[in-house]
Amino acid sequence: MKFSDTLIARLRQASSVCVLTGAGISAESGVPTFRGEDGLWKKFKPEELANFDAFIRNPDLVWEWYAYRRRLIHEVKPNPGHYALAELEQRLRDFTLVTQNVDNLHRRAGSRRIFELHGNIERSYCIECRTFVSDLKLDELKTAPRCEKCGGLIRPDVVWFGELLPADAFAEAESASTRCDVFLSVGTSAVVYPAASLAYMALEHGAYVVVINPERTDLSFHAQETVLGKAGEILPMLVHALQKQPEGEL
Ligand code: BV8
Ligand code: ZN
Repeated sequence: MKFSDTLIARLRQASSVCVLTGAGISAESGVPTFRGEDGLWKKFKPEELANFDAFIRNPDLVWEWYAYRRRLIHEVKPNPGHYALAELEQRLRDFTLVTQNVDNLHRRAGSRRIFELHGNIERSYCIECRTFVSDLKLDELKTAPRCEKCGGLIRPDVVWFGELLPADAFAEAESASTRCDVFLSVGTSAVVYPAASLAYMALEHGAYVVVINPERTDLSFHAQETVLGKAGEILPMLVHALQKQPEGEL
């Protein structure tokens, strides 16, 4: 895999790098994407499962779906794409990882500075008294769990459609996108907002924006480069290319 000299040079000179990831980076771990061939949205309707009204209408159905996804996520492991980003974080002074994924795989791969725009499936809280619940036993879950304190409905700590993103995480993502020299958009179809607007903020601030995806995305029309390939293959090679001594430099 030959990366463009410009990409390698911009990454080497970069004092600040921001990476946005989507479901594609977890595909090689066995976590289905949303819009892909075996995508979740092929089998399940977001309007029936990933919004608050649907949850209130039928909390058992929504929990059945999140319990299924949590079990799946517990059976998989981070892949070389996740580990390569954890390594980039070690190498670069100002590196920010922003993710749309709720699967906790970046953290399990050792990334530390992670901003989860759409929440985390491992956390849950009561919609009445906001108490967070960590030890939810989902395996034998038949009905939606209730709060031990007030009896209120427990919901997964994820951001559903029509809901605002966590303000602090989005503010950090915005500032990282507007100060970075290089912005990598990895494994995302870049159609869900406001997450998808971060790359355009980076473009407006003169960053070198690169899409890493087996196929071109909406962002590819605006980005400086699209590197076609799987994140689990491309990212380790990119880290390796950065480690290699530049030609001619002893
Ligand atoms: C909000 C958590 C304020 C839950 C998720 C502006 C314009 C249009 C619409 C809107 C807009 N602003 C707001 C909206 C509405 C909506 C939206 O964006 N709708 C879209 C669908 C048009 N946004 C919202 O509702 C947001 N909230 O705006 O609040 C507000 C309030 C009231 C009224 C209006 C506004 C909240 C959005 C968050 C929703 N929650 N997840 C859960 O996970 O259960 S979104 C969920 O879907 C994911 O988190 C992720 O964000 C998204 C899926 O996208 P991707 O991750 O990109 O995955 P996808 O499958 O699409 O693509 C995978 C890619 O990977 C593909 O390109 C594929 O080629 C590639 N790939 C495959 N294999 C690999 C690979 N890449 C690399 N390597 C591989 N091996
Ligand atoms: Zn409660």
